[in-house]
Amino acid sequence: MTTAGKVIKCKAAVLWEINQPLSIEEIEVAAPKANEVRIKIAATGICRSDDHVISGTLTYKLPVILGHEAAGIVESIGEGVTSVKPGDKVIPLFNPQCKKCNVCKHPNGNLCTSNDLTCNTGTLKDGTSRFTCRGKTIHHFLGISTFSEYTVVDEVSVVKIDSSSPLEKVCLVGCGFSTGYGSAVKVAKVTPGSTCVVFGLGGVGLSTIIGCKSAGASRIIGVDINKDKFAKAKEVGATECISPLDYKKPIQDVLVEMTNDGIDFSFEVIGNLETMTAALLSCNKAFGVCVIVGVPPNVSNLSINPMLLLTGRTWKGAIFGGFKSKDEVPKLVSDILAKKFKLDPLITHASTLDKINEGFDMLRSGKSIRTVLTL
Ligand code: CND
Ligand code: ZN
Repeated sequence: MTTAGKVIKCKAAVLWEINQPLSIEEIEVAAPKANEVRIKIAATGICRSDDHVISGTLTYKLPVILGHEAAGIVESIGEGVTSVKPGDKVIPLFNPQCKKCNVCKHPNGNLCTSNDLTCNTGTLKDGTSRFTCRGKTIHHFLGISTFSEYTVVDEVSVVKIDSSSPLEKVCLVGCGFSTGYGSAVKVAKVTPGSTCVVFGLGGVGLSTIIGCKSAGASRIIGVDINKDKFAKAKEVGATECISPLDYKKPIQDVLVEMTNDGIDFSFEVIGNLETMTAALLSCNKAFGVCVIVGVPPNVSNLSINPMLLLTGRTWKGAIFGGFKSKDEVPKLVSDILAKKFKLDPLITHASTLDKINEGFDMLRSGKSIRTVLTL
């Protein structure tokens, strides 16, 4: 019996209020309208950005179904959809690529104007939601909401991947891996023989290290206050790891001394204003490049002396590793299938949607890198 065109009842994790556990609910998922795709989610990772919404650090419309790092199979398509069909393996794209807006047409930018990170509508492109629960409308998160057995996305927010892809692994290409890896190879453009420092050794930071290594960096320093993260960082390519808690002086001074004034590329992959400043100060004053990857708390500003930039530093940042998502995600998946990179070290725990709150607890306590939920 086909479900196409019908409302599907299924399980999803709903955030009703900030600082509350997610609630596993039965929800109704409406059929896709024109230019929309309904996906059966197979696997979804838990990323710190989801937690930023739960904690209120990142403001988003509530109630909402979070989740933005996933892979699944197309269940049905709305009128006019041409790039995917039912049965295709796909990755939902939290940063879409419409290929029509000024950013998509520009060779460099990737923040498509239909993204919902900066627009914050909590809906699909037509301004409405496909989710209801207990008679209430539930918002979409970044146009994809993957903590649900079924979700509906705009066609610009989904891309087909190789039919042989293991979905419980390649889901990380939907956020963590691509964001970290791209921050090194695409945003910073790490060069062979260079020295890099990565602040924050979670799933995104470790992926940044993988990117630095594949770009040929000869020295990669990992920085984290949790030393339990060091072994894994070294496994994926860090040449040394340090904790700011072991030093009396500011970590940027330690790094500048350690590298004889010469950090080429620094990355902040935590989302903390203090470490953003430390990352900027630790890169070489004349040629250093500092990339902000971590999502900063809402409504906060950094005050810096412009002299820090006048001397020649470059300070930049990007969403989703600077990748144009529809173009690049299928290629990244193919690279993983060809064993160019291993995602296994990033996936420390496997679980199910019912246990999603335990997965978040493990992320908060630093016990997990990525927990992948299979649905
Ligand atoms: P996760 O929480 O797994 O890792 C953060 C790491 O930072 C942990 O290992 C902490 O121990 C460490 N840490 C915390 N505070 C400090 C400190 N003061 N000094 C040193 N280390 C510290 O997070 P994640 O890897 O999932 O995500 C990292 C950030 O990246 C987070 O802010 C997330 O929201 C952001 C992000 C950005 C993007 C993007 O597109 N730019 C996409 N996804 C996630
Ligand atoms: Zn993420």
